[in-house]
Order: sequence, then C-alpha cells, then structure tokens
Amino acid sequence: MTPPIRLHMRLFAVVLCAAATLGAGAAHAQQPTEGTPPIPSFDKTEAMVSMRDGVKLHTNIFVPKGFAGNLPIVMVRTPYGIEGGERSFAGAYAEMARDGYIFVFQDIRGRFKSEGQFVMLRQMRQMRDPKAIDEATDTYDSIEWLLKNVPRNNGRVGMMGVSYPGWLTVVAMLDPHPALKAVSPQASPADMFIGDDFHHNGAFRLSYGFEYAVMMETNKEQTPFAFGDSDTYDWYLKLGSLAHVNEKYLHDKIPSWNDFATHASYDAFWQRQAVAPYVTHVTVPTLSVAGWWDQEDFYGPIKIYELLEKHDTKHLNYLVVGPWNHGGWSGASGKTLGPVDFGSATAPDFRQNIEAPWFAYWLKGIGKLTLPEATTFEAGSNTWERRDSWPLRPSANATPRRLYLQGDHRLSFTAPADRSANAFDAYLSDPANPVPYRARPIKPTWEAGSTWSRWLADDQRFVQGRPDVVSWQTAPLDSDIVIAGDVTAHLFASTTGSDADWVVKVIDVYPDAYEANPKMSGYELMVANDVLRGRFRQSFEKPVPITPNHVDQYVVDLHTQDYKFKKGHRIMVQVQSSWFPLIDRNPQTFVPNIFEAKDTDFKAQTHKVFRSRDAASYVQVTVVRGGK
Ligand code: PG9
Repeated sequence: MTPPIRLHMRLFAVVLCAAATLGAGAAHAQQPTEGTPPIPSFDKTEAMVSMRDGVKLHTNIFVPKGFAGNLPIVMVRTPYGIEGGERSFAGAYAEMARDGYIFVFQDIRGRFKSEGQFVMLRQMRQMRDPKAIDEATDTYDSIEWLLKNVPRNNGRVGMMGVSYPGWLTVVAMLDPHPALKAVSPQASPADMFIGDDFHHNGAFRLSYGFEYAVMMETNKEQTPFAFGDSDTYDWYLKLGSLAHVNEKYLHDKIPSWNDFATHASYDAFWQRQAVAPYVTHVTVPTLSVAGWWDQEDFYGPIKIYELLEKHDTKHLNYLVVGPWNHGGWSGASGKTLGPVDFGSATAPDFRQNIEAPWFAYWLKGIGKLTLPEATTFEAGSNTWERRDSWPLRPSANATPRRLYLQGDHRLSFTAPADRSANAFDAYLSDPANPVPYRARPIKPTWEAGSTWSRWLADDQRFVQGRPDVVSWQTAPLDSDIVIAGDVTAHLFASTTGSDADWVVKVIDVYPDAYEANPKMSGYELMVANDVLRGRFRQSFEKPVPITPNHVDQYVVDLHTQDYKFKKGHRIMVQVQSSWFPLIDRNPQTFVPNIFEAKDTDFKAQTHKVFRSRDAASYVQVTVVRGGK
C-alpha cells in the first residue's frame, strides 16, 4: 500500500516515489471501514492563481460531493509539491474530509509548478513598501481569489500544515486575510538559529542543513545530494572543515548554504527570519501541535504557543503535544516510535477527538469547545493530560527540583558535598573521532531505509563505553517520578581549548530485566536533550572564546517534557561534546567563523564537568508526582 502524501518533509521519500499526476476530474475516494462515515469523493480543479505582482501559483482545489450547503475552505501551502495531495483524504485528512471541507493545496512561489522565485523561509516584508510580497501576501491574495472563484464556499477559511507548511500557516496568521478564521501550525519552526532545523543554540545542524539546502535549492523540485557513501558519518568526516563544502561541492550555488556560512552568529539575518518579533497579538484561533520526539522542529511549536500566549486575552491559543516524531500525528497509528510503545493509536485519536472538532467549531460553528489550554501526552503513564498552562507554573504541585551529578557517576536530588578540586569527570573530546548521534552506518537523511525520522527514540546504549560520553544515573527508582514542564541543564565545566560544545541528554533507563516487554530490558530512551555551543554561552549575537581551564557555567535549555519515570527505572544524565554529523564539529580552538576554520584548527581537548559543592552541575526538572 502506498502511504498517503502528507505535504511535508517527513514522508518526502514517499513523495519522491509516488509521482502521482492527476488531471482535472473526480478524485478517487477510499472505501469506508465499517462503522465510520465514508470519505467523500471530490471534484478537483487545477488553477494558476495570480498574486499582486503577477506571479501565478499552482493550486489544486477539491470540492467534496454529497454535502448540502456551503462549506469552509481548508488550505495547505507547501514547498514540497501538491501532486497526489488527495491521497491524504484517506490518511492525515480523513477525519476532516468526512466532516466536509473544501481542500485547497498550493505550491508556494518558485516551487514545482508555481512561478516566481523560491526563498527559503522568506523574511516578512517591510510593511511600508506597498509593492512588497511575502508568504503572507501570497496567502492573502490566494484566499481573496478562492472566495470569489470556488463554488459553494461559506466564506470561512482555515489553514494548517506540518513543518514548512506549518511555518507558512504562522506567517499567514500573523497578517491574516479577514476570512482566515482558524489555523493549526504543526511542528512549525520559530527560530532557525536557536532551536529548529538549522541550528540549536548556535550549533550548526550539519547533516540536516546541508542535505535540506541542497535538496530544496538545486532546482524547483527535490534533488537529494548524491553522497555515494553508505555511511554519511565517514563522508562528513572526510570533508574536513566546512570551508570545503563550496570549494569542492556546491560552488556557491546553494543560497541557504551561503547564508549558513556567512551568518555564523545570531545576526540581523537570523533575527529577522525568526517569528518572535512579529508575534505581537493573537489574530485568529490557533492550535499549535508538537511531538515530544520531533527530530526537526520541537522548539518552534512550543515557542509559538508561548509567544502567542502572552497576548491571548480572548483565549484563542491552544497547544497539543503528543508522543510523536516530526509530523507523527498525521501517520497511521502513533502507537509506537521505534520499539517504544505508547499504548494506543495516538495519531487518529488526536485527529478525531481534537483536530477535527476544533476546526469544526471555528469554521462550521458545530459543537462545543472543551479543549483545555494545553493537552499533553504523559509518556510512561501513556495518558493524555489536560493542563491549564504550559509549561506548568511552579506551585506546590509542580516543583522545580535539581538532579545533581555526583561522584561515582551517581545522580541524585541531593546537592554534592564534595569540596575538593578533583570533584569532576574528565574526557578527551577529539574532533577526529566525534561521537555519532545515531548508530552507524548513518544513511542520508531521506534515503530509503534511513532511520532519521525516529533517531531521538533510539537506544542510547550504542555509545556506551565510549570514553568521551560520560553518564551519571540514579539508583533504580523506588517509586514513580513524573516530570511536567521545563528541563534545564546547568553545567559547570572547563576545557583545555578555547571553544567547546556541550551536549546534555536526560535518559530513562529501563530495568535490566523488564518483564512487561523483555525486548526493552536495559533500553536507554532519551526524554530530553540538546546542545549548546560554548562560544554562545553569554550571547548568541556576540560569540566569545572560552578561557582555557576556566570553570564556566553553561545553561543548556532541554525544553519541556511530560514524562513518567517508572518505579524500577533509573534516570540518567549524559554529557558529551560532539554529536556527529547532526552537529558540525567544533574545532575546540576559537575561530571567528567555524565555516572558515582551517583543518589544522580542529584539536583534541580535555573537558571537565564539575560536581563539587561550589561547582555543582545539575539538571533542573519540574516534578509533579513522586521524587520525595
Ligand atoms: N523540518 C522541515 C523544514 C521546515 C522549515 C524549513 C526548513 C525545513 C520540514 O519538514 O518542512
């Protein structure tokens, strides 16, 4: 069976293979399974819609058959190609298709059959310039056209999309057409320097950044880079300094790569591309959706929700976070991620019980809105929780607590008492032998058989025994501990070099003999993680060298989680200084721009993580149950 096309990157490989080209006419409808209403058939029309500057955008319109009266429009705009989008009526959009909507799919400017020039995450226009265009004006002009030209529309439009299409939804919502009445940005990036696809806390996401830019900017369609090497770890390592990318392969032809290489700190380019400066009010009801194990854009949806929440005087802003990878809620089940089992089909559950009723309420005026402020899936307990804020505000029922690194690789809620200068753990971090981020061979991101989409749930035992990965863990828990809210690492650390990356992971270690599911015995599941590039410890705008052998405090935002560590499991904290080729190698010698480093700048250095009374490294979690 061919999986449905999702109009986002998660199933890009499928999009490549599907090559479905449908002409005008009736789209095929799937037969209903017993007990559920049928998915309707649709009349399809293809149009080239003119924008204010004359550029025409390729648009497919699907009007469902068999519904009386006028219907709302649901619009999805995408850079990934709209042909075959109707397959989603039997998949990601099945629940909404049954409810009766006119679906509109559009290729954005410069992609596939649309005219004009593609610009990666096109910056928002200068409002003073009446001729300027951006993705918001393209959406506005498209909606204006749809309202006049699509039969039987009820004058109300909704927008949704996962990832890039989610970001397009955010941009449209910030400067909306008056007919735009509800939006659901799902896994939308918010800031490509601080936390989404291209960088995390200033550390460049090498494999994703390189492979995505090449794929999107070689031509109007998708052209993955031809590695010719089955293990990209080797390919990226042989590459050496990132300066060789243009010299040997891209020859300055990929604009996004040139942007990565020339904007090596949080300068005006990244700041203008981020959504934060533009989120000054809530314009329309908004349902942000995120996955706890999203390998691409987890920072974004939570940030967008948080930014909107500051202005949400009318209670129009909602958040859902489930046990999903990138876009996992549009898949068939959402019951498992790799070998991790969440107990029920969370994806159709979300679509049927949250997404579809939410849109029906705002676009059709049907039903009551019973959705809480935030709905979070508490993995471990495997239950959906209704939250009246996210993250939870500190209170008697949500207590910030510190898990301290201790001697003998122990982790505990008690602060270390050790006053000695030797209270640290040290390791040699060697850029010539970086720690892989997932088990090798590491296939290209979108190659068939690549495990990119689920690597965040991989068993971390594959790095066990490496001397440059240091772990601290609790004893087996004598009762459950549930965390819900912010997770932040505070490392006191030093390096013999003048720059260093600090990767911190919080891991649920399953019991050695796990009777409930023996295959999971000893499994090490990451529940929170991230990296901080040391040069940015004081400011993302102005990187500064680290003083060699000086103990500094590094605060690494590990985002939020809602997770139950069960009785008998252990909590582990792991620290390492490379995560390759997810993150480019830090030369560990400060150079102004790592993209211009010489191969000889990359040097092995000794790193120390302190756990003394006066330099007590810890991870702060928000405990809602247990942990006494
Ligand atoms: N994570 C992808 C992306 C979004 C926005 C910009 C660049 C990449 C995606 O899945 O669309």
